[in-house]
Amino acid sequence: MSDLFAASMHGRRTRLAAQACVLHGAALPFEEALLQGVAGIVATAPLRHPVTPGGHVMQVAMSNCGDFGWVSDRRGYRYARLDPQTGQPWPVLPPCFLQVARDAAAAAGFDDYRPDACLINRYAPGTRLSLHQDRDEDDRVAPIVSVSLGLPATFLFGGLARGDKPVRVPPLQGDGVVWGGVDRMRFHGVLPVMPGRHPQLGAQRINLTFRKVR
Ligand code: MD6
Ligand code: FE
Repeated sequence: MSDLFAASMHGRRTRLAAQACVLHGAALPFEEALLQGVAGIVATAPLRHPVTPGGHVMQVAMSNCGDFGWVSDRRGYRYARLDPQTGQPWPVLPPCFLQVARDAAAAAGFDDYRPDACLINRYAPGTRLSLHQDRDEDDRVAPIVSVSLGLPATFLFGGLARGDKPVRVPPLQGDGVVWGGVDRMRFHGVLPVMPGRHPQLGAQRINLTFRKVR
């Protein structure tokens, strides 16, 4: 674990389930490095609003880095090695991204995490993400590590069935959420992002979601 992150790990931790927790403020020491990483990635693989299989344009703007990128179009949701927009491989995971993801996973009890995909989501105020399970990955045990920067939003953490009432995780700003193992397939979502201005990001929420696909 890096010293800087180890220090930040003395911050508050909230358990959501047996193998799921919130790491409050975990990303704050890395905010600048992470945002520089995002800027580099979206210069190569621009943020775009994918179309859902049902034909709706997604409110969230997305890009990816790592070996695989999550993509959506009329044919469905899947992971792709190449960015369909550029035909090029996705940008590599910046070292600081990997460090934050590995340290967060370790702090939540998942040693030696090796994510091979990072989805970058950009939300404008009012944008939400409805409850869903992440089920496009081959690996359904390795944790998902979600890091939120910029404007706050309430994270919804549900059960293994769609009908299970989700708990509301208070506004995330620089927080990490990790869920894996027996809790890997829990439903989750994001309530509409609150209006406001963040000093570095302005009126945006940026979420980095790390996963192990293969
Ligand atoms: C978030 N995103 O943006 C969480 N999952 O806070 C997701 O859970 C997510 O944006 C699957 C596919 C796209 C996503
Ligand atoms: Fe998800």
